[in-house]
Amino acid sequence: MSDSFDGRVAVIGLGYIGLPTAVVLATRGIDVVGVDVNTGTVEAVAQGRLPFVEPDLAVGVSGAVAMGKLTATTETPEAEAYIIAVPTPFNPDHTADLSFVRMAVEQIAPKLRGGEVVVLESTSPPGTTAQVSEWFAELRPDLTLPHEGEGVPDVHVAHCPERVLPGRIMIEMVTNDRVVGGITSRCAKKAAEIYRVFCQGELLLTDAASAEMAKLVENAYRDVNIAFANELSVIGDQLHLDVWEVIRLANHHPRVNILTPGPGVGGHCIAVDPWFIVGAAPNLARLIRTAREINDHKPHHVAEQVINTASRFRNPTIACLGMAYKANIDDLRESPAVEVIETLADALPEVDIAVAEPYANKLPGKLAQHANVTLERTGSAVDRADIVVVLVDHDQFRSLNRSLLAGKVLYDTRGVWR
Ligand code: SAJ
Repeated sequence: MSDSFDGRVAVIGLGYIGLPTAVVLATRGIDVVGVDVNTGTVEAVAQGRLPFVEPDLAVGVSGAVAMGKLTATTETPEAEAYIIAVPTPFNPDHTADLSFVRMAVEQIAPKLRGGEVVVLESTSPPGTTAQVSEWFAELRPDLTLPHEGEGVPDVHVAHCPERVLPGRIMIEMVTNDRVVGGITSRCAKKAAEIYRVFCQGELLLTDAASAEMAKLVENAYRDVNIAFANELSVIGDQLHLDVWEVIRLANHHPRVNILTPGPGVGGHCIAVDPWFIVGAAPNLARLIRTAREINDHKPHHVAEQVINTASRFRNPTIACLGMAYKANIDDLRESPAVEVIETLADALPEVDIAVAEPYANKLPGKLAQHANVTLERTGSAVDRADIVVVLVDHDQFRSLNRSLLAGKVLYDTRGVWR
């Protein structure tokens, strides 16, 4: 078996993971076709433009397209390898919605000629990669799939979960170690050949279910640790203790490293993935479920504190700084900041709420519906506010001229002005 990949790769899903993956492969000389159902995304990429903000990605996309190594289309092509990087959201009962994965499989299946590698990158509950292999078998009974037994299958199927941190994707995509889980060990080896093209980290070959679970465990680990910090901050509010000072002191212990409290946990990963473990073992995943509940409740706690503060004023103006789910990015998905602002807007319809978000030029739909919420520049929002609520630790807020805050009540959920 050759150990260097050479062939065409189709990346299905040009989102926060698929597009950077397509770019790192293309800039290393691989012919990459990016596929997306969204025609706006396809048009942007085909013209070498970026459909979302991520440091260093713009130059990669325009370079790869200019070199002719990256193209974009809505039609899944024939290729030697397929990387599936589509969303896996959760259903109201917290089980995974695999409809986008199924759709990708349906588009790939008719293109298979034998000899291809199909890698699922989307974060998925244990058993999904095997399910993908079964779906291919159902759609292409003429082909041998790896779950059908040992021997050389016609199509190799593996899971290689993405682990990159939004804001550092282009660095971590290349430097992080990768877990590559095959339906068989041969599948893992074939999939690893693709990642060897650009990955400078270690490639950890394993079985598909262990790879699926390892990814979920990584994000659940972080969720549980953030929940610990968030619980401390709620306790601190009740006991009138400065949680930042308490954590700073405790973290001087050589084996203590408490994370940072915030308004809650957002994004499309940590707020979602632990539920897949809860879904797989509902009676056993007690700590993981409780951590999710603590982090999900945090925006409501923040809103309650601000509403209590506002009740001490006559006609106050509240400035809310930040809507993104974390610092220095434009991603508003599952953002606790948006949830806090929405709760305030609902509870205080007469109160003027000035929102500042340097990474947005309009309010998201659910906030735009509130007549009392306006998007403003940071300086003007803070200037006319009685209460200033920090929801995101963007650098722009950290470097705000402190004299602007004189005489105002501050509720800093991120500890930026300590
Ligand atoms: N947060 C806190 N306090 C902290 C750290 C984070 O409140 O001390 C909040 C953030 O503000 C944000 C949320 O948690 O709302 C998640 O942010 P994050 O930076 O911890 O993680 P993500 O969601 O941007 O990316 C995570 C990463 N996973 C881990 O660090 C284990 C990333 O490596 C994964 O690739 C990504 O999920 C993913 O796609 O699964």
